[in-house]
Amino acid sequence: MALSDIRRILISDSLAPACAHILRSQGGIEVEESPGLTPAELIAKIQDYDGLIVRSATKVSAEVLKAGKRLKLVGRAGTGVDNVDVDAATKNGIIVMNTPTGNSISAAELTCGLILSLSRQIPQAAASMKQGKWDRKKYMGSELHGKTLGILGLGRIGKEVAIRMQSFQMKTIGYDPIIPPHVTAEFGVQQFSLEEIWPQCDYITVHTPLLPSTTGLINDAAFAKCKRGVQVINCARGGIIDEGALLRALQSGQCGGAGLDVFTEEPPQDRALIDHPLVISLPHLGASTHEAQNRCGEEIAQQIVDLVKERALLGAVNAPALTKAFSPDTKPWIQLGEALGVLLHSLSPELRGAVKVSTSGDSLKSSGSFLCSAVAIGLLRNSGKKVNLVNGCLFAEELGVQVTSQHSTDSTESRLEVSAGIVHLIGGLSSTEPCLRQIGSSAFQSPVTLRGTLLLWTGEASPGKLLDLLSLAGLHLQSFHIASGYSMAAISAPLSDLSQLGSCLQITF
Ligand code: 9EZ
Repeated sequence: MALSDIRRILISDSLAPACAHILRSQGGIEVEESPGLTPAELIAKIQDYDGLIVRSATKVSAEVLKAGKRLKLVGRAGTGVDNVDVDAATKNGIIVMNTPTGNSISAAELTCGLILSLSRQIPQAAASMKQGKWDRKKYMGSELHGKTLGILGLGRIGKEVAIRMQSFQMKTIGYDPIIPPHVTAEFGVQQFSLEEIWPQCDYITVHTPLLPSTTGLINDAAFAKCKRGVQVINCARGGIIDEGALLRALQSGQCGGAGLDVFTEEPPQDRALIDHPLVISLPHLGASTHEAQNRCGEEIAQQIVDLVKERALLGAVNAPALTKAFSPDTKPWIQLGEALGVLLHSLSPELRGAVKVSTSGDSLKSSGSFLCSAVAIGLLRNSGKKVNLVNGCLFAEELGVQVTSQHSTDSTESRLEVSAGIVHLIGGLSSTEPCLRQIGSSAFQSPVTLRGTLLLWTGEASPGKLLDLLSLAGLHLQSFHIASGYSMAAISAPLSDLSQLGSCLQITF
């Protein structure tokens, strides 16, 4: 049931052959390639697979995800996950993964191609030749030399565009809310506020994700602040340049040309922009190169092999917290989180209200969110739901439990604390074994390893009775631990009758 237990994968789109080859040869995974399935055929087939890899053609709907009873992973060979119902995947505990880097160079090169095309109206002039014309007056252009290019979004693609356009002696300026100015200065991009950018630019290109904050980033208000005749390029996501505003700006002459590879609706029903003579449009070709396709096929396969080998989880879009959870160092902490969740649920069976997860020690500094999921798995172990690290917190929330985390820098020692109401548990690792150190303010004299079967007494323990019962049942006592007000015993297997042991809980990990 582990997320990394992936034996059979279905590839349902046409992908680079390297993808299946890497999965088979490096991951030992059984792979079937079936491009062109109908939705009904995919739904019928998916139940036999642990993983599904797609490019753009397959629509991974909620029905497909639900039919995938064994499905743990959907991989998209490319940037974005527009054809995957990510919310439904999360609810079903299925990791969704993409390859955010494989297309960068192709997207950057296409952007540069559109900038050059706009400066000289190359596509329009070429089309007029095909129509038998020889129109030398109409296609007077402008040099890029000395012009200013504004780059909005300075991640991998924005950076590669900057480096390339600098070789045409363009001045490259830009804005990114995340990448610090000293980083972009190293590749020759000075950052300004958006307000300062608009009036400086001859060309503006966008390289951001599509978010509420970037939808309509270039709108009527922005165009109004630009130089008259500014040219704009969108090879990122449809909608970052507001299509209505762009059409108005083209009609008024405020915008002097646009290069568009992406649209809010694809293929676009509204042809007004595409039909405008100053618009150069393309049918979403940013990633359409042999190199990008090969790279994405290889990258998705490599990421899945890394997951199967439990080396790393890269490229997951619906489990950001999990990205850190797949290192060998964190595995025992996840086991501890689950164990403390189980124990907490045993001590405080009504699942309601707030559960606080506190970490301390440098090694757990950014582990809060996956440890919340781990604790939620423990809490919900008997809920009958298919709970895992992808959906743990979501399910807890649905049952009225809010699991939140905080990190304390007070202690340098790594430890994990879990509390709900008056129950407070403190755990840690004893080498790599999850163990309980403290309940409330009562510390155990030696840490209690949270494995196998444990008995927990609140109040008086009766060790004599226990030994009698164990010998009658043919079991044995592995260890006994005392803290003030609590006792714990590790026993070799569960006892079927606890009635003679007083106020005693039996917990199996
Ligand atoms: C927003 C952005 C870039 C941008 C880039 C990224 C979250 N985010 N936002 C406005 N990664 C330029 C202008």
